[in-house]
Amino acid sequence: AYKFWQTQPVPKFGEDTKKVEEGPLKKQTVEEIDKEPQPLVAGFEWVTVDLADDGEMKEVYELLNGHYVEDDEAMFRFNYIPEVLRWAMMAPGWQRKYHVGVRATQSRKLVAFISAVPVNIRVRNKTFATSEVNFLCVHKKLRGKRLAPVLIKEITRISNLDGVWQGLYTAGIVLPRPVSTCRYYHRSLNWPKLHDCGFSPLPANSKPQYQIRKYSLPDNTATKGLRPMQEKDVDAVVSLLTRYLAKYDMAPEFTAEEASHWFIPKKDVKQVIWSYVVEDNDKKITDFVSFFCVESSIIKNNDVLRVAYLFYYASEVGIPPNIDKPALKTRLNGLINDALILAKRAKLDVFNALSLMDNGLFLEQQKFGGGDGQLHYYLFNYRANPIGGGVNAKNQL
Ligand code: YNC
Ligand code: MG
Repeated sequence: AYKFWQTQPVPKFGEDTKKVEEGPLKKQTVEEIDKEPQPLVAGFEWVTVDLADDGEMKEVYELLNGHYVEDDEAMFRFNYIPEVLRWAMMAPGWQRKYHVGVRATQSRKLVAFISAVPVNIRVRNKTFATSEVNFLCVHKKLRGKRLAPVLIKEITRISNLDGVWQGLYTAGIVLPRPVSTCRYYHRSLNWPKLHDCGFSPLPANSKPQYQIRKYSLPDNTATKGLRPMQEKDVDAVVSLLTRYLAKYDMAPEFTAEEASHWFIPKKDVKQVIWSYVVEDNDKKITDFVSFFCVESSIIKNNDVLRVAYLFYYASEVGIPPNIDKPALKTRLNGLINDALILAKRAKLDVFNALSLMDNGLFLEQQKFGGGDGQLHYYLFNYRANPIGGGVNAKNQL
């Protein structure tokens, strides 16, 4: 088992049962790294995809729309629209060479893809550069032919040539070896639609009207001073978020440029990210909450589910070492309830969150239910002790 992964610098199951010294597993220099990619099997060739070109973006969109991640029962498949792909893969520090495709030489058809963006990640008290790998996809007709390991080795080689030796990624499947595992939670916003498409069963002894009432929300938000985040708030949000994330064992470090990219909606394109701040009477930013939307195709009827994912949040009452836990619980319940209202207003159908950060303080009260899905977090070429609670929420994308 794990014929490929056992050759890679990742911890094996069953080793490091005692506390380990954290750090790289394997040290290399740029000189040792191959200057050219591994050859592909005859009939296929490497390409870098130009996501700034609408035609090439459409090819990536169509590959993922037809062949990317599905749920276990093949009812839904992610539908990452170009606006989301641009947001996810053209983040600060992005380079075109990290958008790696495989084409069939004759037909020119794009049949596989892998990507990465640079992320500085802190694990406990050490911060290091990583390639955050995402959108690994192989056309359904080419599955099981060991192409995925070749793509993974290529994105590793490209990273290594830039002096990046660590990787960060998530997957629904178990590989050697998760640093953390989170469960998905779902909160209905549009129960009838979720029921019609098979996402939400009608519980025994319930009726549709009871479910609709259970998940009903006020029309207006309740937190005093809540307003959409603007460019002028970036420095305040970075400061608040950095201090808030300090309590977690693993978290990304945001520059102002990154915070602006990840949190502020782009003008004149379909909105994919919603971010709000709370400004108090002294004009101080005391709280922050954000969520993004990724659609999922409903495979049986060609409709889409619009799914909100809770992204980052922070509050002055939850900053170590002076965390006021009861106040934080109250505050987060208020903020998340407002986020649900705002997501519903944006016509999103369901709100997802993971069992990470301080989500345990509001999931139940806000009527989130545990799902079947898990998300495993992985570090490449880094030995780390298990990480509880807070991990990199960005990586749920
Ligand atoms: C996966 N998701 O175990 P072993 S998540 C990593 N992540 O290797 P083949 C995976 N490895 O067990 P197929 C993986 N899925 O023999 C499978 N593998 O050691 C491993 N699905 O390769 C698997 N997207 O080519 C096995 O498999 C080997 O044809 C088998 O292709 C797999 O983006 C895949 O779920 C996933 O498109 C491409 O099934 C295909 O099945 C597919 O025979 C639907 O591969 C879409 C899907 C994955 C979403 C994601 C994160 C990927 C992270 C990759 C690892 C990055 C490491 C860090 C690199 C940078 C380092 C630096 C510096
Ligand atoms: Mg394959």
